[in-house]
Amino acid sequence: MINDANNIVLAVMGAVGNGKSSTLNSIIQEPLFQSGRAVGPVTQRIGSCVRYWKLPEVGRTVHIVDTPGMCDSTYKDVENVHLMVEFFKTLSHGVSAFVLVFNIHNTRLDEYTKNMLRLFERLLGPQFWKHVVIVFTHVDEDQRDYLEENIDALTHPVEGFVKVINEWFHLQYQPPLVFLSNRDTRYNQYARDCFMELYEAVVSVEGGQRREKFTCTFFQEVNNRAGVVQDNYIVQSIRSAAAAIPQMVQSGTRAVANVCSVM
Ligand SMILES: Nc1nc2c(ncn2[C@@H]2O[C@H](COP(=O)(O)OP(=O)(O)OP(=O)(O)O)[C@@H](O)[C@H]2O)c(=O)[nH]1
Ligand SMILES: [Mg+2]
Repeated sequence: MINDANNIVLAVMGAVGNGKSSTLNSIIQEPLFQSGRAVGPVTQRIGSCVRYWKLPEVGRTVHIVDTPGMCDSTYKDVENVHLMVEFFKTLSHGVSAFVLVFNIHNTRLDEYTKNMLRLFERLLGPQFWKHVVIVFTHVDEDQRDYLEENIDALTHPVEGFVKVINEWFHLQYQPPLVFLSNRDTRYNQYARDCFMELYEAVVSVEGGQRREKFTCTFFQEVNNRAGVVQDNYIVQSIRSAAAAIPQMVQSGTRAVANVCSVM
């Protein structure tokens, strides 16, 4: 099923507690992934499954890949490199959309998130940006008016969030933005409408009529390997990608290098 062109492959990424698991649960209308508030991350490992896309009902299956907030601590310890290895293995058959999840109440693009995006760009190539959808959660119906100013600021054509991302990464096009609420998505029409917008955004970044999923040399090389060789290849690739990014050399590559030497 994973290679079925009609199947959507969706990977969520974003900092701890931004609403990644909740967004996926809303899409499939099932509390499959644990979500909640905690001191640390609620999601601890890569979770993936295939379900019907239920909100809205589009008659298509979706392979969803939930992740812990890797960008907060990707480079800190062995566990996180293992997570990245799992993540890339799961995605190596192709991705319809990378959903970057932010909380509307905290939209600072922190250094870890930037580094994660830099790493993705380096590993997957700049084409990966064509499959990015940016989601802001916690835009609940009763907050919408109050949040309108935040939304305007984020979408501002000169200083807005996406404009800033575009400039940082020299993007030629604008990733779609979706503002949504995960509250009461079963009965609340406003929340349900938000998910129609999310689905439309995902369709807009799918590879045209033929819905070809994003792939790249790195993914193909991953698929050409198996077992420990595959794991080592991914770790080495992460390591050299990180080493080629000046900002990461300053902040965390030593940790990655240490991790690589223990694997
Ligand atoms: N009101 C409101 N709460 C939300 C929304 N989205 C997520 N939440 C809440 O925010 C908290 C964190 O959501 P999660 O889905 O667990 O976030 P996560 O990004 O998966 O978190 P980690 O797995 O810890 O990285 C939970 O208590 C959710 O119920 C939303 O749109 N509105
Ligand atoms: Mg989670």
